[in-house]
Amino acid sequence: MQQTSGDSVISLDARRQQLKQWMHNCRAGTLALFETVDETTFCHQAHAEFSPVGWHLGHIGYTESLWLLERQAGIKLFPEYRRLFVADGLPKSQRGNLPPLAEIKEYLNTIRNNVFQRLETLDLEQEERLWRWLLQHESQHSETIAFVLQLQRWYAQAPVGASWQLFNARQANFMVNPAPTEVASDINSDTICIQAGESIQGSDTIDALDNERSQHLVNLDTYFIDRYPVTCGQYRRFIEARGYENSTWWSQAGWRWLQTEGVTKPLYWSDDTRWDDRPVCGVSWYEAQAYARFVGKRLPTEAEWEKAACWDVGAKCRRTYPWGEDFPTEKHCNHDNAVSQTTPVNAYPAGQSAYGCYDMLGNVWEWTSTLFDGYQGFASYPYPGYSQVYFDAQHYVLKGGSWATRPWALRSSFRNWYHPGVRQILAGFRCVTL
Ligand code: AVJ
Ligand code: FE
Repeated sequence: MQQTSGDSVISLDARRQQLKQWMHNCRAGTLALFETVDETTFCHQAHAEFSPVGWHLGHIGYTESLWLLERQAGIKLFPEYRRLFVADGLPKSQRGNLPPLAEIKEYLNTIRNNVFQRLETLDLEQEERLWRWLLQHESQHSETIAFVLQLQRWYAQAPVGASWQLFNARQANFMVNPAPTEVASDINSDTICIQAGESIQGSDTIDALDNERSQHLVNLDTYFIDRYPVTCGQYRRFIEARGYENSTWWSQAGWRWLQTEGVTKPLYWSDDTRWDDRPVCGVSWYEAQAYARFVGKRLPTEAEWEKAACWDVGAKCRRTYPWGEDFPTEKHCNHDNAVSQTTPVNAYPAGQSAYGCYDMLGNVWEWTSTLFDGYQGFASYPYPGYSQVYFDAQHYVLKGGSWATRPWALRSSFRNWYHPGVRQILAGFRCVTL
């Protein structure tokens, strides 16, 4: 199957330097998130599903030392931190008893110095996949830190009934955008026909995680997918039509979930109509599915989503990103905390896919109807707990990344997964016509 990444053509030494630069940039972005975090916020568990942000920071360091120092070179630094920061150690509710931020930063620095020292002399050919995995591991925890901080500030400071986006905009020290610049009048009804035929799913490049492999052919029937993610303006009609009070639109499991949670609108919802062209954000899989039914549509399968995102039907080849092979920048999509909130769904024409879909990467994650599972020939890496233990028919695949996704975890083949009832993540969705 064809290679879609040019990585292998650059020299080993250039790859060493690039890796170092990436790890440095990734860490700078992670630490930037903590600039205004006080010790209380650092240790606080905002929600039962998620650990305190300070724990994520320590876990980033611990994981780096485990895989790049201990496993590869027998270097065991700070063994006393293992119990606290190992992934399968303490339950999430007991991860709040943390050393202060300054101490954890020191911990991370010491590990990083040792790691970079190794990088100068090691056989990179041998370890490259592992190092790139580590970069993506930090990227993912960095995103979790970003949305947990938003969530926590919202819970802690928002006046009752306040608008999420206005609050969020203030946090980000961002002007509320009063009027969208170019509102496409067809945002609400624009669908794209994806003709029946073969396409390529997954990835075998060095960055590909275990769950993205192996790259394989898929053959889909013709379908019609939304050009844009579902917007707040569209979703409002579901709320106003009392969609949350009408079991017609909900699956049995979804309706049960709704009764338990008492939810009446998306988590990150604003009544301010100036946000109507932003994608809906903070919905569970159940809400996404109910909305799709309400408008006579359905959620895309992962394969449908991926074909619309990265298949170039003219050239009969797969792209790494919707726009091609260029590493993501601010002009392609809303990611990497550059804006720290959602943007209008038509704001990034340079990021369109070959089929003309917008916002396939960045802005909000998109729920699919696909249960998370391994592709044929799946081989777990670097440990079964990374992906394989979640092949339990309890998690749905999300695609595309959000405004907080770091560029190293952003690509069309990337697979995220969560329980269908989770809505604290930065997730929306788009629909496929029935
Ligand atoms: C893929 C984002 C669901 O954060 O639980 C981090 C990624 N796995 N450390 C998570 C992950 C191990 C994972 N998600
Ligand atoms: Fe982890």
